[in-house]
Amino acid sequence: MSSDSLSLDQDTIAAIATPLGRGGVSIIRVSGPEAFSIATLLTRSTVQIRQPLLTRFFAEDGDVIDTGLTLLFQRPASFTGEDVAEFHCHGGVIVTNLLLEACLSQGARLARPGEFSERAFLNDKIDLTQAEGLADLIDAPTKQAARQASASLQGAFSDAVNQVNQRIINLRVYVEAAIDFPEEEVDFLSEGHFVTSLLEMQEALATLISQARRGALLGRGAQIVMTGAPNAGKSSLMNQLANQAVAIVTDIPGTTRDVIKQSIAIEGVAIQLSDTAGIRVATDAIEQEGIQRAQAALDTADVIIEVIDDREPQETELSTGDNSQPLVRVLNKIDLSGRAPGVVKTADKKDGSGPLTVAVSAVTGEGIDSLEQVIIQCLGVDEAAPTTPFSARERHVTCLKRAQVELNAAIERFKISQAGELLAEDLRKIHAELGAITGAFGADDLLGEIFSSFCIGK
Ligand SMILES: Nc1nc2c(ncn2[C@@H]2O[C@H](COP(=O)(O)OP(=O)(O)OP(=O)(O)O)[C@@H](O)[C@H]2O)c(=O)[nH]1
Ligand SMILES: [Mg+2]
Repeated sequence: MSSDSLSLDQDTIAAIATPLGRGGVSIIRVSGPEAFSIATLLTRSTVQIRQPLLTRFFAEDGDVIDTGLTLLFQRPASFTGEDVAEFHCHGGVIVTNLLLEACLSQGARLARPGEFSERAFLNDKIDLTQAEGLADLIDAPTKQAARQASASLQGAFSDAVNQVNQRIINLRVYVEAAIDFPEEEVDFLSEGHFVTSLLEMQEALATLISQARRGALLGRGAQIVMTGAPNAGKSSLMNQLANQAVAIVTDIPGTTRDVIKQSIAIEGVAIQLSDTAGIRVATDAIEQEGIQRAQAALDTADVIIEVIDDREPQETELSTGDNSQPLVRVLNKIDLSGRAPGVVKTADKKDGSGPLTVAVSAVTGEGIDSLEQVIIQCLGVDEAAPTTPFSARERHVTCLKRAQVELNAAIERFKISQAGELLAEDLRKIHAELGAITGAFGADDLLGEIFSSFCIGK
């Protein structure tokens, strides 16, 4: 998006703010300098600020479109920070569109997706994480995700970022002062307070990253991919976890070819489960393609489940190759092998830190409860894990990680050089990375990308 589309133009924008369909009420929202005059033309009445008034709505040609409520918010005390008019009409598709057309013919233009939120951001009503929290609240797949998005909308994430930011500002002030008063810099550097402050900041940043990562995971839903040898029971396990016959199950090895996806929820966490082709050396071109797709799915997984037939427990070499994600090993078909269901104690590495292993039967459902617990544990979203009080996005995690890399390098450099000037520059960079999260240092194209993913009318 070009920068001029983000500048505060004087257009008045209009959009239907409610889902279009049959319903009790629809709301048209108008924002900008013409909002009140459009309200006067549409209602032919004088509406007081923040006092809903029941009026008729007139089309440009004088026809009455509907009767309903008109509500005005005067800038800056509105969602966008501009004059805003809301028209609440009856919830029919035609009547709502007629009313929107009337607003457009009286001088408003149709809003772009996310343009109301964009204006709220540009007018300092909300910062970027709040705007993203708003979009995430509307799209939240689970109650937990909605709760966290709501917290972000209210500023919980911005507050956490700003707390770390404040530490940086304090340090920057300190360093700049030390550079200006070189005699004191010697004392100040030798005291080691400075390194301590940097290390504290490192810790605060690490906590924030793990919270943001979990917040992002809950918002977008976790990707779990199943892999294993042909016939191990991957598709059967998929059907058992999804509680329905999503994937075809047969006793012919090589049944599944495409990656089959299904959304499920475990303890309120949204999960996208992918069943894949069994990994083996295949001669059939379709199966080879299926195996390639299975490998590609593994690369994007948050957790990998490796399904093993408990009667012939050999590992599939390809599946456990280079993937660094948490791996859960499932010993399946215990109804045939006779093993007890649940978490299996293993010590396949010398330190006993092998992947978590769970014994189940995908046919009888034994052990599935334990598997679900283990999955939640691997995602780091179980109740024992520190809670994440806000929603976040991958974008935030990326910015935080960049800041972390800068900070780690800065600490190392400072330990060696003890040079205030270098540190001042490093801190400035870290400050800018964190600023990109809340939008204090946002590039226009970044803003365009964020707001264009919103729906129209928001
Ligand atoms: N008794 C028993 N049979 C099972 C179990 N899980 C799977 N099976 C059977 O094993 C066979 C293979 O199951 P699938 O779920 O198709 O195996 P898959 O891993 O998806 O196989 P591919 O798609 O070919 O890679 C079927 O006949 C299933 O009924 C189980 O827990 N117990
Ligand atoms: Mg299968």
